[in-house]
Amino acid sequence: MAIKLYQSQTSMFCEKVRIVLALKDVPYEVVDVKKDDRKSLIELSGQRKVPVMDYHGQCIIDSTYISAFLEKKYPQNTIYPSGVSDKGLCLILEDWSDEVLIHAMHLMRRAESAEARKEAEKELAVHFQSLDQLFTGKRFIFDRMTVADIAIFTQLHYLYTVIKYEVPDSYKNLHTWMELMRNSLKLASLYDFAA
Ligand SMILES: N[C@@H](CCC(=O)N[C@@H](CS)C(=O)NCC(=O)O)C(=O)O
Repeated sequence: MAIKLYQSQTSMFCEKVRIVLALKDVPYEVVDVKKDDRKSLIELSGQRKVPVMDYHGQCIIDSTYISAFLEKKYPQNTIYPSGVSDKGLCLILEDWSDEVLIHAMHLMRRAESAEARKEAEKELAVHFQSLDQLFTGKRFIFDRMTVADIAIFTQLHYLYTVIKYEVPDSYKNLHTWMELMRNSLKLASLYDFAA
């Protein structure tokens, strides 16, 4: 029985999991949840959110749990940094990205008036500033590319490809890191699937 990823192509959380699967070279099948209005997803997992992984009959919900599960099963090309303390910090940053940074993405996506857009850009700017400082003098956040880089990158990639908003040039360290991530991952644009 193949591993199945219940997903939608335009979800940044699904992209996070697809990247982890690719880094670990794990073969899987995709179930596009939009095709049957999430019926099969709800049957399997009892809820509506993606990503969900069906691992040979075991159901795992949420990109963070799926990533941690994959790391245990496939320790090659680890997605965590060396050292216990850095691993803790990596998990905190992953969570920040999934729970806090995402809020700014939602604000951007839902902004219908100029005023709402301005508010969203204000919130984004706070995060860009922090991230630009974080990447000062660094390639990745830790000693290698980790799930913290992947979680943050997928949000910013979504911003660029789906919302069509570019990180301003003034955040030079952030740009350099995004370029490194883009070149390392060679992703298809989310926007190509967004229609
Ligand atoms: N914390 C979850 C977030 C998952 C999530 O919000 N998924 C969205 C797509 S980006 C979804 O499926 N939303 C559908 C809904 O809420 O009905 C994770 O990391 O997997």
